[in-house]
Amino acid sequence: MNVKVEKALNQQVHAEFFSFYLYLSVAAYFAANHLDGFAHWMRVQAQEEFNHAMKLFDFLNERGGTVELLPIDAPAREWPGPSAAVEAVLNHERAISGRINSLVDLATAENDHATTVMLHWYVNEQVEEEATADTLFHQVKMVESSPYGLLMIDRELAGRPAAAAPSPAE
Ligand code: OFO
Repeated sequence: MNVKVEKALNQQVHAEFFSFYLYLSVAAYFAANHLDGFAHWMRVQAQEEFNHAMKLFDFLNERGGTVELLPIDAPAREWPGPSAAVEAVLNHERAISGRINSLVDLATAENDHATTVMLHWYVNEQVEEEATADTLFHQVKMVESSPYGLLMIDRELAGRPAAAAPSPAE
């Protein structure tokens, strides 16, 4: 497998595992603040991030690349309030989109068509993830001064279904 692409995909595996850690940390923050619906939603998203990492892990193996797992930094643990915690994941999703776009640029420049096509899944996924985080951030911001509003959102977020189990790269 192309060495530059292999290295960049391993860095993305690392970024996805950091996403997993960040959402888990936000889940812990909400659980500690008795917003269990928010905590549940973030925990389900953490599972999705684990799946994103594993999809790249499987692709690297499938293409004859070497998986190199890198150390994961500790994420933040505290935020000034619910909207700040959601804003942290929104900003993170925006940064991830930038990384995915750079990966597509690299794979295209290296004529690695298989990787380019595989990455289209991530391009689409980021459109959805940014939009979801953006909506949640604005809704939380709207009601933040009202405990009733926050509890309404909390109840809604509690209904998020579990993430599907990781599947090999499609
Ligand atoms: Fe949230 O999409 Fe992966 O990182």
